[in-house]
Amino acid sequence: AWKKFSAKEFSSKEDFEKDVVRHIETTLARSLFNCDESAAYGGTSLAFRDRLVIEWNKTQQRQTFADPKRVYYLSLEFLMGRALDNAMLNVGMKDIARDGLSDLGFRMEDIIEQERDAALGNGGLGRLAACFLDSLATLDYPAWGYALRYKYGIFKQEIVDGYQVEIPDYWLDFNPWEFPRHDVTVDIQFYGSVRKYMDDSGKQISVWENGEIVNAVAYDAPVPGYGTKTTNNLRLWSSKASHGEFDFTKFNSGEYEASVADQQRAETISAVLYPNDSLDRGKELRLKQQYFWCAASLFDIVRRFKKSKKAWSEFPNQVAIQLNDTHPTLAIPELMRILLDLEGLNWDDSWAIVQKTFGYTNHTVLPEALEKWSVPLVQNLLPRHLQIIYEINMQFLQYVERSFPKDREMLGRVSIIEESQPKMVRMAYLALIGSHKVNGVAELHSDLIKTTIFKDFVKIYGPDKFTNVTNGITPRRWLHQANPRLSELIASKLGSYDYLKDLTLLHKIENFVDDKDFRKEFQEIKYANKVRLAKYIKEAQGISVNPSGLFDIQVKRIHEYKRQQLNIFGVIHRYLELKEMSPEDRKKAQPRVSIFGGKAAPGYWMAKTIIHLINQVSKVVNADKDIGDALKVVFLEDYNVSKAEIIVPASDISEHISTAGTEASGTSNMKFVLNGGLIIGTCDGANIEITREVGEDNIFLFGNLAEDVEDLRHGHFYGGFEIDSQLKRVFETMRSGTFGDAGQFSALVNSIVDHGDYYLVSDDFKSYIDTQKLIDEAYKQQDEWLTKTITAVARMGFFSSDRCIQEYAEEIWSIGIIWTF
Ligand code: DL6
Repeated sequence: AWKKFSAKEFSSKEDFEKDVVRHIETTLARSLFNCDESAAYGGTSLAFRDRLVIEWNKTQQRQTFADPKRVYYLSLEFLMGRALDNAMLNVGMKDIARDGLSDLGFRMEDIIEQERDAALGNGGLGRLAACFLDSLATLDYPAWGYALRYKYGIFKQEIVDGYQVEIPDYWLDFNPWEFPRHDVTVDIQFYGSVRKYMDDSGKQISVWENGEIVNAVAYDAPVPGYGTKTTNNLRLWSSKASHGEFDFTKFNSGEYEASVADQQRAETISAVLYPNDSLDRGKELRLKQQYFWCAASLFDIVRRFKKSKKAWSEFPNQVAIQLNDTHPTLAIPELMRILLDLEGLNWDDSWAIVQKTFGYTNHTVLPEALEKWSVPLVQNLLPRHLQIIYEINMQFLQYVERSFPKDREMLGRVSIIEESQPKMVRMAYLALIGSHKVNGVAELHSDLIKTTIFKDFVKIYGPDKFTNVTNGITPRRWLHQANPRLSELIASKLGSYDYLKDLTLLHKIENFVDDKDFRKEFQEIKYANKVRLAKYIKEAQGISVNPSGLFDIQVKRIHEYKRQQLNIFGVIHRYLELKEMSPEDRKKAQPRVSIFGGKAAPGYWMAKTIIHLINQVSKVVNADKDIGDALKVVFLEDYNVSKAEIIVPASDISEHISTAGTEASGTSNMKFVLNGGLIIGTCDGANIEITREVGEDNIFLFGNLAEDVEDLRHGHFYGGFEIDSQLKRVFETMRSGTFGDAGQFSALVNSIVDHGDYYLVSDDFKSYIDTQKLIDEAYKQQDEWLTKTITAVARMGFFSSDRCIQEYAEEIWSIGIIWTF
């Protein structure tokens, strides 16, 4: 019904074609005689963009008029992927576009392929932020995303001789989805000093002065909701030298390079996305990015609030700010600075406003991933903020001292300032203390943060400050867009596409689990998706895989805790077993295609070694004539969102096999099951809730539990530690040089054999390969397998990001929706 009201639509195929041609000829100044796919992409995008823009403007007008409480989602990463396909879906005119493009001589799939991914994120955290924007708009919430407009997104990965090579991702050549707002700029200060004085009334005033100024320029991107007119805004900040000047004196004396140096230095701030690397640690530029983005966003938020001329005490009733991890934590001292130094409020009132405004989402319990900044670095770059942080800390510690007078050591444990050499600012503690709610992203994770990293804070604040919001995914992109045939089949059975707005309706397809036609079609769709992936693998990697084999997929960032090494050791084990079989037995074995994909942080040597091992194993196994189709191993280069849209619908099994207690949630686990694939996984992150929803019979769990991990690790050092015998055999094969020079993998093997096996690869190996055997057997029973997959899809309603956003809106933000009509 929403379509009746939408101004987004084209009235006809011809209407669409006319717009495309007009844009190609005028906006892009291209002759129709040399109109290639890239020009057709440009014309199509601009035609759809026009439609979005009208609704976008109206949404902003509606929100300005209603002046409701808004939510601001501060995330240093938004992994949006491609925009055109999503815009076509949300405008609701994909079929018209397909027909129109065909009239113009193009295939829509080829045109969609022209777009570069907006890859402004590293992985799960950034993709979650993108799903949240989709849900916020779809549910008509007044919301803004704020991030940086990186010139270079996450690097492109090439595999050269089996090794990862990083290539810069300059994605902005032609980006029709962004609008520069040269009128929306903010001056951001760094360095300088703080002058304090008493004003006439005896009040102490702090002035941050003599710093260096960099200009933040806003770039906006429309975020259309599905089945609604609401189109929200994602605002990205780009850095520019203040006033765009360069040094004319130097220019006039011929020192051209020096004359533009300042400009270049300023532009560096928003130049690159940091690739989640241990090498990011302590980098001044990273801290600059964080402050630049927080300060520009807060200026914008405060400017909007001030237009309403409400009292400052109303600020938390108008503004909710969600901190996506600790990266935006500087927004807390920055809002304090604005209230104290610029608006003249007193400390207590300012602090009350701040605490009511912010919410903080934690995405990891891994100690090495918790952000800290050295005090001298913060002192130099942000002298006023450091003073404020110290004051927050002092008041907080005084409170703790009063509340726990007998536990003197608690003060050191919970202090925002770590008394190390140099001293460090613990960003997670600052985020927690400055927020009214802290949430984890899956039940186990939310429990773990309360018993590990934030244990003392639960005593201090009580358990109510902590909550759980289990992650979710948008079914628009991760079902309808990625798997249109399955989406259509489901809609045909449910009578409409309403389930894309209320995913719990999916449960009704369980009624069709015995319906012959439905089953047949469901199975055919899976096969067709596997054929599509097989074709892509052939084109991209030159490897032929048989779509009838069991497709076993692990795609995610490469990290020891995610344990791609466990998977590849399991593949080697399978290879050895196949080699030992007679040709007859080998023919009877369940054929498998083991598919990997993911990027390693450039400075993460062990992760790069894992990629290298996978590629070496792939080379040997795929060339082994004895093995044939019984086993194929593929490493897919440059995994990203648009590739995920091809990969996810094609899985039979996907692997989510992190050491229990280490993966906060995972979200690809949800995507795979929603697309009719089963999971092999540990009792970790959202796997646990997926099990609860889909039923234990429809998931393959293995391995040790989180509660046993500490004891096992301890045992590795202090008890006798025997490597699993089958894993030993895998290591022996590697040492024998089967996969090339063994020395290349020694660090990986030694981390298990000699250095305590921190990630419990050996402890879980037997359970892992036994479970893989069960999967082989279960897959042979195709009928039962199909029942499992259909049942699992039907029970995935809980994992929509719409449900998450409702929970955030009600429990953390207290915001309401803005009706579109
Ligand atoms: O919450 C989104 C996503 C989770 O699904 C993953 O389990 C988790 O690893 C990821 N966390 C991060 C945090 N990294 N740091 N810092 O990316 O968040």
